[in-house]
Amino acid sequence: MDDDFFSEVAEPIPFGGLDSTDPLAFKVYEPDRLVLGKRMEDHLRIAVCLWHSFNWPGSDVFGSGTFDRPWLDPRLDPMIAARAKLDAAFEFVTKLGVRFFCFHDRDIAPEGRTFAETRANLDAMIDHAETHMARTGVKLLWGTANLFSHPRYAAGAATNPDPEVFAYAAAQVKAMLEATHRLGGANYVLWGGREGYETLLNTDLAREEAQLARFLAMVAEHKHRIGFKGMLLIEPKPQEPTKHQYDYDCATVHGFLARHGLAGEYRVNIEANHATLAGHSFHHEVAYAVATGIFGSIDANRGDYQNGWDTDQFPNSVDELALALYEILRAGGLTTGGFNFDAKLRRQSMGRTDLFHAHIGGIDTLARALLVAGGMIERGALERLREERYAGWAGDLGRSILSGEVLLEMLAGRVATGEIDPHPVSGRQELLENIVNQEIWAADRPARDEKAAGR
Ligand code: XLS
Ligand code: NI
Ligand code: NI
Repeated sequence: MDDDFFSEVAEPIPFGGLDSTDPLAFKVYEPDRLVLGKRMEDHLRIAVCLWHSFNWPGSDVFGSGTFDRPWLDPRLDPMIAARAKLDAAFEFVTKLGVRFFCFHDRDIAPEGRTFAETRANLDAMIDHAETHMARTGVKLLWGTANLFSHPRYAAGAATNPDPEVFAYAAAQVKAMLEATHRLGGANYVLWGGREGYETLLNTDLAREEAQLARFLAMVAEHKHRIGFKGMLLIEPKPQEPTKHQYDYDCATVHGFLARHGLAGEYRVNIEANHATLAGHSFHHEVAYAVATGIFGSIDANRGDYQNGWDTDQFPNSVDELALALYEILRAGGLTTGGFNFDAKLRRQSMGRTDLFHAHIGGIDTLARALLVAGGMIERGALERLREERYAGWAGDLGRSILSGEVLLEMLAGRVATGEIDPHPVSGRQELLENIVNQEIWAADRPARDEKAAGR
């Protein structure tokens, strides 16, 4: 397996524009294009994920792998296969022309017969990744440890009833946190794969919560000990693989962090489809995280509204992403976070170039959503209407209530005399929705139209 696994693709994918008929060109994504004074590439910080795209053969519960991934052949020597996989991944990332990648320890290095062997495998592959990163300039958006695939983690990692499993997970996270640090990773992610329960009949909720809190405190302590400056991120998910996961959604994670004195240490990595599985919109999860100061990064994908599982499809809805991006831009944009494609091809997408089509479409969707969100910020109509809605709180009454100067009794007195007598006002939802749609329809239009529209 040489350098040319994706030989049908010229490098890197060019910008073709909306009129391009080349399926292997970006229609919207132009890394250098400025949106609100910042380059698209710097706004989006796009990353390729190694698990679905390089470490998954296209299997499902009813059938085996369908994809052309020669390095996943079980007859190969695991370390030779691991090198070939990483080589192909770097070829892909550079041909796609994005700046970041993300991976679990097990995506790049196979488990050995002993922990020492597993460590040695990881160290060797981290060396290999370091060489590729130096050669290509590709950076690590985040690293994470796979604490859910091996049978030892069947009953959870930190929340396992057996403290030896907790200890094993701790050793694994220590190794991967250090590897992430070594590669200059911008973040470290903890998705609570099997931190949850299958049945309450064998589960001690209070004990498992205490274990998880202790684990996360130890990880934060180690981060500071080794001087890792990246952000620690928890990725909420309501269920799957367990029936109920403890990191259900952003609000649950936020409450958990506050309860255990960890609020300053962790932020969230929000996955679009996990939001919908939790019964929220992606927009809601992003807005909630921004409002509570825990927003970190994004796993960009989508679910299927007829299915109740994590279908991890590549994003293709500008409407949905634009609202999430609007919240992110309002909050000042991404800092250490980015948009990674925790998304997988459909099982029938067996061609090598399908991986390009999936990423190109996802990136163009993000880019278009960024233009829409940038437009909404620039024109400021939504913000003005939102501010107007709360204007009363800037007045004497609002300020005196929030400052704690007035008591229930005093307010009751003013209401009783008729001095305070509120009248309902319109929430103007349809108007707001029209403004959003206008922005979606208008993004990218020539400047002269803008003048004509008098905006
Ligand atoms: C699974 C999660 C997983 C995390 C990384 O649903 O999305 O892929 O992003 O462990
Ligand atoms: Ni997921
Ligand atoms: Ni994810």
